[in-house]
Amino acid sequence: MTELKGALIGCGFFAINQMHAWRDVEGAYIVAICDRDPERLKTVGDQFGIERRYSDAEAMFADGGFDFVDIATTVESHRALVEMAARNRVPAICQKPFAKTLSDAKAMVEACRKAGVALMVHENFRWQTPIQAVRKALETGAIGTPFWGRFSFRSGYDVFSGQPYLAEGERFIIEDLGIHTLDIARYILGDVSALTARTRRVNPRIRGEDVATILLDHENGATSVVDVSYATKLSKEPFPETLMELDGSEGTIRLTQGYRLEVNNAQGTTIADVSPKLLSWASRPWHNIQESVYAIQQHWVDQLRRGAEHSTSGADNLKTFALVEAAYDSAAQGKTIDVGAML
Ligand code: NAD
Ligand code: 89V
Repeated sequence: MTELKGALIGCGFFAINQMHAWRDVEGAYIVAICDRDPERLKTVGDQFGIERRYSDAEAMFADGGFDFVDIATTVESHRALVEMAARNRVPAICQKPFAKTLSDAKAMVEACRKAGVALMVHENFRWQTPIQAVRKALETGAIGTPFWGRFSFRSGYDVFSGQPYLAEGERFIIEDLGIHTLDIARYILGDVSALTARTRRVNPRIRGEDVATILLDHENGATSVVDVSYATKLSKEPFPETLMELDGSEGTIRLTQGYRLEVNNAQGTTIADVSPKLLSWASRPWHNIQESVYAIQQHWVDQLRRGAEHSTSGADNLKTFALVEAAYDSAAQGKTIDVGAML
């Protein structure tokens, strides 16, 4: 079968992972790259041996010769680039956060739907090996019907050195990291009908909130808490692990630090090591995220070939993105937000 050709826009901090993963993915490879920063374009082009290099995305689309585009820029350019892909009838992957606002995100989904092209948000956290292991345990009925959950990411890791823009935005942890945790909560316990949130900023050197506690009412009646913090100094730094607690009618699941999965039910307790693989190009502690980048990009290719919907399609991601907006609204107004009414 002929391999799909891809083009990548945005050769920054995280795109290096995406470029490595494209080398490993079966059925696709990158033929062109674009960045308005000439130094970054040269670094990535030289490192990955890509000859076709552009400083302007319009020029790259005009030359064509690729089957999909992977948009790895920061959020400000996502809407313009996704709409450019739609105009050129090119299927697109867009990094998270999908957009600046839910109305932009809805317009991007609509543009791709009208153009008849696939759109997937690079929401990779649900593809992490430990998260997949929890989902599998639930699907086998190991704890019966889950009625309560906690999805927790608490860290003191310095994310600002790699991603300085994270210190500058009015919004920080919910938009950047909580978005993943909220997506995991949806993936594990289903869609959300209402949300209540509280936020605060502990680190005085950043602009946005670095702590958030969010209560979710799931449509199936389950209740969960999503708690995220970059102001939590622990003796053993857990970055970038998402920890999980699930209580069900027949048992419990605990995903604890060090990728330890404990399932407890009437048959007893099983403990498994659900550590991610350390891919050849990966490095600790990022290997968990890096493996999920490979997994989501392989999923993109497999589903594109089948003509099937992606797990984190643009339409699916509207439901995660709505939770981000609802969390900021709830924290600002001190009110519970009806999420269904936003979609
Ligand atoms: P970055 O600032 O390091 O890189 C972005 C690059 O895009 C820059 O080189 C910039 O010059 C280029 N760019 C921006 N707009 C452009 C345009 N219109 N045309 C051409 N080039 C353009 O940012 P980053 O840290 O790599 O983050 C990129 C995205 O990835 C963000 O949305 C971030 O939230 C996301 N991210 C995701 C994960 C994850 O696990 N999914 C992890 C880290 C970052
Ligand atoms: O996934 C992300 O978007 C990253 C990080 C894990 C560092 O928060 O910004």
